Amino acid sequence: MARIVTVGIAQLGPIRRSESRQDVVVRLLALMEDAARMGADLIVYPEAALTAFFPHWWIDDEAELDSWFEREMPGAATRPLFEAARRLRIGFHLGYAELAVADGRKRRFNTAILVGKDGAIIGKYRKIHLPGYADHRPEQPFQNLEKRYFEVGNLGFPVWHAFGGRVGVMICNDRRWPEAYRVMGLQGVELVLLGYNTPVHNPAMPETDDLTNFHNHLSMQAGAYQNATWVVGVAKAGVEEGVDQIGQSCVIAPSGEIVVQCATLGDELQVARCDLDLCAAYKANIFNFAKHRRVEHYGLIVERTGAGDVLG
Ligand code: ING
Repeated sequence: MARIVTVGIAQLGPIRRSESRQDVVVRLLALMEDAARMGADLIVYPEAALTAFFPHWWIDDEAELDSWFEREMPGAATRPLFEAARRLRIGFHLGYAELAVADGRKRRFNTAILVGKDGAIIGKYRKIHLPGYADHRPEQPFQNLEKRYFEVGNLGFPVWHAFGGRVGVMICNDRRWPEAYRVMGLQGVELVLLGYNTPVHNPAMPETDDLTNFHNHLSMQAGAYQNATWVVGVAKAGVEEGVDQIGQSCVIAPSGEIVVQCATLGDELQVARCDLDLCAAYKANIFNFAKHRRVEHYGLIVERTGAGDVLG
């Protein structure tokens, strides 16, 4: 029997700096209610889905920086999301800024969690590929200070058994790196979830601005096809605190084809029926790693991924 996971992509329009967590959660809950009405098993929110994308501006006051982070998940403002998930029997993916205190030290990560239909956290991922820089560049129209505000993720790229299949998570810039998909592909991933905040304009390479949307889908479609997995990419879109961000949230099949896409730059829900069994033919044939992939002949030193002998 087909293993169908009905996935809701919950694209968000801009979140204003002045918007409280409570205000944002009201928007998230409205999308979750709609997704449940449409029979979704899972709703996917973007990266940094609780706040404006604050790496776009310079912050040199620690208390102000910390105000953009969640110290607990669920916390008071986000608990209604977990309660609604349990009530509606719908899982969710949520991206947010995580502040953890370990050995008396603050650790800050760009994080995403996967939550089951029972409202319990299945797993957590912390963003590994942090784009941008750590210094202030006032000459730029906006900053990209993820290297200043976040540490590199320390949880690898796990794949969890969930929603009847193998589910993995990455975040935004990770989607541009084939390694991120391949490490999960080597673990048999069938559904990759990711959120993104992607400006149309790249100050470092303005000549590529007209290709931003193309590169967005190119990265995810390639990752899906080359690792025989579904890929779900969900945007925080529109002009957020002066930064024009792309939308194009979508669901991509293991064939690399886009099966559903958002058509606005605001809060928008679309739903796709993802048959996880569609991955099997690609994994058994063209991307049968055991039969066709020859790492030992590549002449490269392949970093161990912790996936054990699966590297082959
Ligand atoms: N945003 C952007 C992204 O990778 C970026 C940063 C844009 C890097 C364009 C390179 C080119 O989509 C985040 N948050 O990673």
